[in-house]
Order: sequence, then C-alpha cells, then structure tokens
Amino acid sequence: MIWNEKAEKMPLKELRSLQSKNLISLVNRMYTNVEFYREKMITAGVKPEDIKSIDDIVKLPFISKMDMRDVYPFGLFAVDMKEIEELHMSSGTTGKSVVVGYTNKDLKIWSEVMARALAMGGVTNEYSIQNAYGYGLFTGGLGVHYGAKEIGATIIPISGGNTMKQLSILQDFKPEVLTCTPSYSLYLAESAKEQGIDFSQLNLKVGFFGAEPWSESMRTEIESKLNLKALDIYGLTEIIGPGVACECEYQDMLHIAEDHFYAEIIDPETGKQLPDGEKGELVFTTLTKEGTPVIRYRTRDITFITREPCKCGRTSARMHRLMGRTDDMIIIRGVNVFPSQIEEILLKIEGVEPHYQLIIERKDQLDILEVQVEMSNKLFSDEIKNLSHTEKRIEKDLYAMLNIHTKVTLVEPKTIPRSEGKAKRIIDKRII
Ligand code: DLL
Repeated sequence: MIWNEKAEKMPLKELRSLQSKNLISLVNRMYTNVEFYREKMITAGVKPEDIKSIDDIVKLPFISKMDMRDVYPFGLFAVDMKEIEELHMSSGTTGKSVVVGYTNKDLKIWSEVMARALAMGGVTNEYSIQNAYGYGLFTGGLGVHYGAKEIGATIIPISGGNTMKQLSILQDFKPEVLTCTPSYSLYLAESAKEQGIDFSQLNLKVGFFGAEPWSESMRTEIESKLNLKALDIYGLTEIIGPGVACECEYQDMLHIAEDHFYAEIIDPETGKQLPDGEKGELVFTTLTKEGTPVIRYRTRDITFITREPCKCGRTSARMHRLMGRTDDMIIIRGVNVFPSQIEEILLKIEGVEPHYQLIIERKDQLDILEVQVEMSNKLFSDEIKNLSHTEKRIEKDLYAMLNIHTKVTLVEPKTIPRSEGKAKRIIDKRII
C-alpha cells in the first residue's frame, strides 16, 4: 500500500525541482540562524547565493557527529526554543550525545515518513502494532508511535524489555505488527519457545526491524521463527529517527523518503560524491526540517544507492541494507572486517544460533579475533568431536571470506548476553 502517492511516485524531474527549492531555502535558513554552520560555509568559501539547485550541494561543507557534539546541547538549533516541541538524543556510548529538537512541523514530517514506512508493510487502521522499541530519548519508540497514529492503527506502546509481558500481550491482544530491534525479535522467539508459545498460533503478519545491523540470513531466521514478514527500517536521530528509509513488500532495498532527506554516497577518504551503485558513506541533508536541520551529515554508515525503478511503483532512490560503518568497522591485522560479514557466515552453519560476539585482543603485537557463538541445544548435546568439527568449519569459512585466521568458540546456549535494544556485538580489548 502506498501512503502518499503524490510524494512517493513523484517523477524524477519534479522531485529534483522540489529538492532544489527546499535546499536553497534550507541553506539560507542555516546561514542566517546557525552560527556554527555559517562559519563552516565561510571557511569553505561558499555563500548562500552559490546554491542554485540540488546539484550545487557538493559545494557545501559536511557536518559530522563530532561537529554536533562540539555545539552540544543546542548549538545546531535553527529556530527559537519556543518553537521546539520535543527533544531527542542519540544513543552515544562515548562522549556527549547529539541533541535534536523537533518543531510542530518536524513532528508532522516524522509522522508522515513513518506512516509511509508502516504502509510499505501493509499496515492500515485495522491493524494493531506492538511497539517494542524503547520510548524515551531514543527515537525508536515515539517514531513508530507517531507513524501508527498518522495511519490510525492501534498502538500498543509497550516499549522495550519486559519479555514475559511482551509474550502475553502477543498472545492476548494478537497484534498484526511487531516493531523492535532484530536481535530482540530473536530473543522474543527464543523466550516464546521456552514458554511453549507457538508463533503460528499468533496473528503477526509483519515486523519492522532496525536500529542495528542485521543480515539476509538473520531475516530468514526471524521470518521462520516469528512467522511474519520481516522488513528493514532505517533511520538515525540526527536526521529524524526511524522512517528515513524502509523496505516495501518486495524486500528489495530501502526506499528513502527523498523529498525530505536528500541522500548522497561519498568516498569516506576523499569526500567526493560517488555514482549510483558504488559503495561508500551515506550522507543526508534534511531538506524540510526546521528545528535541527542538517546539511550533508556524514552518517558513517556504508551502503550504496540505486535509482532503478522498484516493482512497487515508488520512484524514490533506494539504499541497500547497511553494509557496515566507517567507524565500527573493525580492522584486524590490517584487514577491514564488518561484523555483518561474519554474521552471514555464522548463520549459514547448522547448529549455530544467531547470538554471537566478536572479541578482539592484541597479543605480542598481533590482533586476535575470537568469534564466540552460541550453539543450538541439539549441537550442545552432541559429542565433543562434532563441536570441534563445527568450530573448525566456521574458522575455515571465515578464512575463505576474510583471509584472516580467527578463533571460533562455540558457547553454551543462552550465554551471550541478550539486549532489549541494540545488541553489543564487538568487544575490543586492544589497547592501541
Ligand atoms: O537507531 C533510529 C531507529 C529506530 C532506526 C528504530 C530504526 C528503527 P540512532 O540511535 O541514532 O537511531 O542510531 C542510528 O543505527 O546510523 C545505523 O548505524 C544504525 N541503524 C539504524 N537503522 C539500521 C538498520 C536509530 N535498519 C544508527 N540497519 C545508524 C542497520 C541501522 N543499522
């Protein structure tokens, strides 16, 4: 179902002219109202009048997470505080977080793009949504909430955690939709199994999973264990929260709400724009936002974009599911390793569960990557020789893909810590 035909099926020429108009207005607003960005433009030697169309965006300087932290808390706000109706904060694990402010119009944009996303999975006002993303400063809970309200669906604002309650509500209220992180969905499935709950007896049709990296193999697991269609939803606090992009029913890359969020792919080293189809760092400009708009925000997320038409008829650019980050990409003995690559391999191995952690240590100047992964109950009760055979097999597959030796350790079922939100996959113990 298409929520906003006019916006989502807009011919390219019309879209570009709308984007150009909005970029010009944004640059003027930022130049006038945000001292931090005005200074950046002056340093870069670019004036608002140099920006005549969306193609001129390449002349504008980037904004990074560091920049945003430097002006914490309100240095990026482009309107008076009395216009701000809501504040959210990024889930920064180190240093200061990034604060974003939403005006009334921003909240409307958020509701609109989230309604578009939910409609991509067929959500209507007849559906109910068990929203297990955290409510609070994290954008997941309220983002889904606003989209559900816009559609008129019934929201069950259970928030994250409280797994037993989640399970009883899934059984008693029989929602059609589940929204949470992909790792938590698998945790729910696992807990349900222990309680003897059969997902085929529930009523779930679709789930919107995001906020952390996952893979195609994990999708297969989720779809079979939870008996629903699993869609990938993407977003980030600095841009608006969830709803920046989402998969439609064809599950063939994520549609970007391009009339609001202009996407570019750049070479992370040189900052040069890359053509469609080439993998690089995703950069967003919030064309319509008022509270904390950003121009050319470097997400550190790695993907590529296509503008090939999608079978669903939407004309927007689509991004491939995230392929890693420029920063939490781990470098082991000079090799760039993305946790998602490792996950792909693990999930193809029989007897292994989708719960794993990567532990990196440095011994005698050499990086050692240990992959701890849980085995299934069945494998656990097998003979020791089968366990070591599986470990060796995974090590071999990882070597074939990454060209580095790893140490694979199968751990007992349920020993890797579970998370109610984003899973912590990497433990880097190196002191460099
Ligand atoms: O995670 C917003 C969100 C909430 C998205 C609910 C989807 C669902 P932040 O906490 O600011 O915002 O984290 C943003 O999380 O730059 C990505 O690295 C990662 N991320 C978000 N969605 C996905 C996804 C929310 N679908 C950061 N796949 C982003 C992989 C994702 N990574």
